[in-house]
Amino acid sequence: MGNAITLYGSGGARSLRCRWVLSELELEYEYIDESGLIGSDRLRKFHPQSKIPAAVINGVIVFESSAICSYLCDLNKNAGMIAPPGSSDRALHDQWVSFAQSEVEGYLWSNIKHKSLYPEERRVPEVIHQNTKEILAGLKVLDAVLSESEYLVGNNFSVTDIIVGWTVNWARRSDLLGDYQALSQYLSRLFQRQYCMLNPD
Ligand SMILES: N[C@@H](CCC(=O)N[C@@H](CS)C(=O)NCC(=O)O)C(=O)O
Repeated sequence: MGNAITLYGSGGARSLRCRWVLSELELEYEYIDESGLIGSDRLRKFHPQSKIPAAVINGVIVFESSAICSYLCDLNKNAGMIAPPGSSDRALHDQWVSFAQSEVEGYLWSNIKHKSLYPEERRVPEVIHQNTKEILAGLKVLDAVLSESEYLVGNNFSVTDIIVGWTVNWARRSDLLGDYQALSQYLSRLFQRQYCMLNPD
């Protein structure tokens, strides 16, 4: 099917998840990355908190990077990047995406906010230790599943790995991968992919 896609994003932000998916699907799109976009009234038309990424896909407004990625793959199902709704593999996709976002990524994001993003008076340094414990507990689960399987769903690369791989790479860049060998090897596999947009630094 034809796709008319506009993606609002920025540099190394979570919009790269969507750009990686768009590359895997070999789709053309308009990319809007302008200074002052975050928090602007222009972006608020597409995201109620004026955050990125947000997208307009065939006239449908979608925000949340994982939702945008999944929707793009559903619309282009012949690419085989996502399992069909109602299948057991789709349940696994939803499971790992929710798990990574709620059990790992939310705490990674909170750590960054409390370390540097928030104004000083809003920072609560005490939460960092607890957040880190939660992150490590979530990573342990992902490490266990990826020591049994090369990828998260059906042992084939899929959009699930783009979404969750982003989170795992964020943990690596925060020096939290430690002894999780399977996660390090998983990232090495993802880095080798032609369109990989994970930051290797
Ligand atoms: N869970 C959201 C996170 C969106 C988000 O927080 N985006 C950041 C950039 S990566 C942002 O716009 N931050 C601006 C802010 O928090 O005000 C997603 O995955 O899309």
